[in-house]
This record gives sequence, C-alpha cells and structure tokens, in this order.
Amino acid sequence: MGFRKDFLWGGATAANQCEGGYNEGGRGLANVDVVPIGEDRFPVIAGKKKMFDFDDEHFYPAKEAIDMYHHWKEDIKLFAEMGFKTYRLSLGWSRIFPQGDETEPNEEGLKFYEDIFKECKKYGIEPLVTITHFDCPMHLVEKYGAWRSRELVGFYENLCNVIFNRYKGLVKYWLTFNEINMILHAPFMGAGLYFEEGDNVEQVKYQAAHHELVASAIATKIAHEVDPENQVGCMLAAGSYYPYTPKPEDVWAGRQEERENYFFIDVQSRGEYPAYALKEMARKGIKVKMEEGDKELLKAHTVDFISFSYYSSRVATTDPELLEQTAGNIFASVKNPYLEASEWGWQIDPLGLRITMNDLYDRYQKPLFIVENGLGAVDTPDENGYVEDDYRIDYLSKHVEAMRDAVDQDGVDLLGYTTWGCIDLVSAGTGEMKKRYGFIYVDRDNQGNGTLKRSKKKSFDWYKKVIATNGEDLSN
Ligand code: P53
Repeated sequence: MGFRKDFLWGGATAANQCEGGYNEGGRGLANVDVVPIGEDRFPVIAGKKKMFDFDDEHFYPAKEAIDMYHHWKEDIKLFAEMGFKTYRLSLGWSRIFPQGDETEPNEEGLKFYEDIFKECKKYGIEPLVTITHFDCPMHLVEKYGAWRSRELVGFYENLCNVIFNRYKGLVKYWLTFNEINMILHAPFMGAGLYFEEGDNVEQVKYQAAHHELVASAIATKIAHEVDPENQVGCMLAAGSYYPYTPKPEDVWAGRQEERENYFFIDVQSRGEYPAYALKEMARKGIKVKMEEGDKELLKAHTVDFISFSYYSSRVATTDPELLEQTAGNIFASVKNPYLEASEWGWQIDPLGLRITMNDLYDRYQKPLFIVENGLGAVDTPDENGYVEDDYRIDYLSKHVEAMRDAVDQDGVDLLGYTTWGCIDLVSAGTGEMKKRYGFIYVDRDNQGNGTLKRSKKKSFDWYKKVIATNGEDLSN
C-alpha cells in the first residue's frame, strides 16, 4: 500500500520566476521579463497595452527574481537536504537561443543548465525539465507574432534537438509546455501572443494552440529517438469543475468548461482532435490551418504521462453573473460556498485533487504526475528568517492525504509530486514576492529590497519527514 517505492517527491520552479540574471550569460529578452508587478500585468486586449520592453514607471520582478542564477548551488543543496528525489525546473529559452531563430545555440546558456543537472545528479535528484514555462524570446514575439506563426514550430524543434542531445543521460523526464491550456486564458504570458485591432482572437488562439500541439508532438518524437529512456509529459492547469446545482444545465456547463481544457490533453495523449472540438470550432467559424503530415505526427507521437498543476477545483453554472466570483483574474470561477479560500481568494479543496486525479486517470489511462500544488500565503519571518507556516503544512498534508487516497483506494498510477515554489519565488499571476509558496524563505520584497538570504521554514522539516517516510507520516 501507499506510494510506489520510486515515487518522485520534490519541488517545482520556473526559470523566469526564480533565475533573474535576465541579461547575463548572453541571455535574450523574453515575454516573461517585460511584465511588471500587478494584477493587470498581461497585455491581453487588442491595441490597449503593449509591453515589449521595460519602462521607468514599472517594477519588473523577473529581472532579478530570487537570483537563482547565482544561488543555484546553495538552493539545490537545500533541496537535497529535504531529501528531494526530483526537482522540476524550466529552461529559459532565450538563454539557449537568445533571439529564438538562430541556428547555433548560446553555449553559456546550455552550460548553465548542464551544471545544474550535474549538481542534481550529485545528490541523486532526478531533474524534471519543462522545456517552456510561459517563456518565448521577445524577438520571436516581435518578428513573428510568437506562436501565431508556424515558424515557431521549427524554432522549437531546433531547441529540442539541441537540448535532448546535449542533456542525454542527464535528464529523462520532460514536459513540453507548461499549462498548455493557459494560452486561452492568458495568451501573452502563456504563449507570447498579442492581438492587433481587427484580429479574430479565437482564431489566432486556436491556430497558435495547433502550432504548440504540433511542436509538442515533434518534441516527443525527437526525445524518443535521441534516447528511448526519455519520458515526455504534457502539462495541464487542472482542477475539475463542479456543477453549481444539480440542474442539468449546470452539469452541462461544467462539461463544456472541462472540454475547453481537456482539448489540449486529448490531442497530446490520444493523438487527435476530439469530435467535440471539431464541432465547436466549425460552429464558431474557427479554421485551423494544418500542414500535410500534422495529423499523422499528432497521432504517432503521444505523450508518455500526464502531468498537471492543481490548486483548486472550479464551479460551473449557466448564470454566473448572478453569483459571487472567486478572486484571481486568470481562472476566476463561481465561488463554492462549501470551501475556504487562501489570502488570494483561491479556494482550498483537497478532495478536489482526488477527484481531478480520478477524472484524468479515467480519461487517459496513463501515469499521472502532479507537478504543481501548494499554498500562496503571506509569511512573517522572525529575526532569523524562520517562519512558522502551519497553514502551509495543513494545506499540503491534506492534499497529500487526498492523493494517497487516489492511489490507495482508487488505484491511480502516480509517478510523483512536486510542490509549487519549493523555494519562495515571484508569483506568475501578480508578480508579487509576497505570495509565497516555499519551504525555504527568501529575503526579498515586492519592490525588490532584501538580502536574498535563504532560510528554512517550519514546513522544511515537515516535508523532509514526509519524503523520508514515503508519505506515511504527515503529522505536524
Ligand atoms: P501564482 C493561475 C491559475 C492556475 C495556475 O500561481 C497558474 C496561474 C497563474 O497565476 O499558474 C501556475 O504564482 C504556473 C506557475 C504559477 C503557479 O501556478 O499566480 O504554472 O508559474 O506560479 C501559481 O500564485
């Protein structure tokens, strides 16, 4: 009983939210650099706000972030001390291809990640690598319109050829696109997309999504060719929908919301556009342009496992305007009256994780990997940087328990669990430092002040014990 013997316990980060060093080592500028702190950080609306560079009025947290660019050795040592079996990180595309469309990669960027992977191996930590976590070189955004252009597929393919060959033997677990469904909800952050006046926004989004899906299949193909040991996963921003009432219309509304997200995973895991998506696109007049061979490619190179992030369940209804909404601009949904919420209004639902796991496992019958889960909270450190974060321990222990139930009681095949932001980092949704997820506190505030000193929170020792007992002892 319990988790598999080789269960991959660990933590997760993303390059743009922790590395900093935005102009070091020959790195090029990326979409994720030029979004300032604030709820309204993404220029989504046509013609409104277009941020292609820095300005003097705003603070850009990704520039320095928590400066992992210079602290990675110390940080990995702390992960090892907790007993991490895996560490999920992402590659900064513009470190390896500063412009994105070069033929030759930037050696300094490649070497940076190679050193990190070697350091992980030293401690027996298996790297889990997200090839792109929301980032796209700014040059590709400006010159090609990012993923709206088919040419991005080729540039991504170049990146994949380089990294799979270079990191062969060092990295085995790969994720192609972080939260691939985010392209619909936050297109600039998710895929570097922006819209001009007169654009058919839905058309552009689904065309870009198609390019990402093809790129993902190509990545899977190359990964398997270069090293049959490679395991490639898709990555979904998950969280099942509950109908607000038993009214059939509410149930139906939930089904439709889920399909919008499942669409991506259906293609990546089953290898074809699902019937409901084809019908929906036809109804909306969306015509996805495919090239010869695309369909065969998608069919032949499906993913090995399904990874996802889970923070909350969601609620669907036919008349959302009559009901209170949750906070958070990206995945706001109707408020569930039975659930508590975090300080940022994200509703807390451990059983929802078990439900989500069952939904995904029933649908795809492939191993699952939970690659993000956690509580964003305000931490108040004492003079030594120690944080008594019982609220975080409470959140995580309940979620681990629910995931254990999914494994033990329901028979879900789960490869591993990496908590989000195992070390405090910049929030993707708001750009704040104040919204912390870590077991490790980082002395830095929203304005960029602080010593960047790392210190252990109470949850550090808690997680260490959870890992040591393979999830048996969750007590605080
Ligand atoms: P933050 C929204 C909803 C679900 C997942 O989010 C999300 C978002 C983006 O805000 O993104 C993932 O930092 C993402 C991470 C992100 C994390 O969730 O807004 O993969 O990059 O940091 C948590 O609290």
